[in-house]
Amino acid sequence: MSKTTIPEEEYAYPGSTGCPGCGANLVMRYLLKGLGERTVISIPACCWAVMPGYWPSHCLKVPLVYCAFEATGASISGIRAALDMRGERDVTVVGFAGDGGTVDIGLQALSGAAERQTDAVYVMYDNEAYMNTGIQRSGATPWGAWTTTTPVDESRGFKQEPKKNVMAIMEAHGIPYAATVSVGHPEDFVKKVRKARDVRGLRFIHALSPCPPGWRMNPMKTIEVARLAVDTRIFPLYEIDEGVLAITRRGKGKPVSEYLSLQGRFGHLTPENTAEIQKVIDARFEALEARAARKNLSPSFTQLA
Ligand SMILES: Cc1ncc(C[n+]2csc(CCOP(=O)(O)OP(=O)(O)O)c2C)c(N)n1
Ligand code: SF4
Ligand SMILES: [Mg+2]
Repeated sequence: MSKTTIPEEEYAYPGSTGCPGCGANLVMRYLLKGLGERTVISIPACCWAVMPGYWPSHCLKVPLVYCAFEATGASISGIRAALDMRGERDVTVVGFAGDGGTVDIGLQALSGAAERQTDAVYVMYDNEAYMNTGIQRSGATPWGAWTTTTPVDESRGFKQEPKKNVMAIMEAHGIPYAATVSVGHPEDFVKKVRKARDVRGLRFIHALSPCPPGWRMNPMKTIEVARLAVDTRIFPLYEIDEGVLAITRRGKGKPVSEYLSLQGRFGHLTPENTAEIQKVIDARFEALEARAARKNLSPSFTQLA
């Protein structure tokens, strides 16, 4: 029997107030397993601002600093500066925000932190909408999805715009490390977090987080859906390490219909819509593979220039 490389220590205890089957719960759990106890986390408004529980107790073994919705990038920069003044260089500073708090309202603060190369790990847990306030569409909601602000009716239809490519946005800042992770592949997840922990500068982790109420799915299927996201290549697992891209799991290349059909938010899609999505996935994965095969440096990776 092969031995797991995932540490046994727990830093996220039972007792979070997340929904049954919440993918974001597992994102926090695996993140902290990778980082260990010498960690400080800043969390803006999002589900995870509520999930730790009620003050003065919370379910995490590490200190939390809550910040305003748009301010995570600025918050982690301040925490880092304060820890540096105290000589606490061994503490990992983490920004832990949702997709809305990252690709929409928090983007300028994150961009500033990346440009300054703030020494911190920024994690975007991506449940693909503003879930905490009632499933409103975000810039990370995929094309075709139902949300409460993209209802499926004759006047407006489902979401008509593609998902923002946050990895490309972060790569364009020339940061030293960026990776996608999945709660369906914990070993890959923890390995990347460990790598990110040991790099200096701003590191970015993009974690897909299935959300049963928001995705209109069975809470028992969280891991199955997370794995299907990788196997259908709608969410490929890769890293960009010092400007060089590597795919860490190719996935099985299953039809995307297997992923979509488990989620009510896509229940209205026609076979033509699904074929359109498949076409985009195939083209994107081909481009990713071509880039990985070239092993060349990202044009935006600039250590000194
Ligand atoms: C400036 C500001 N605008 C709006 C809100 C209300 N608000 C709180 S959480 C949230 C949704 C956050 O979405 P996301 O970042 O995707 O995290 P999730 O809730 O999905 O975990 C919103 C709109 C707020 N707290 N502050
Ligand atoms: S709404 Fe979604 S992300 Fe928020 S706690 Fe529930 S399952 Fe988790
Ligand atoms: Mg969200």
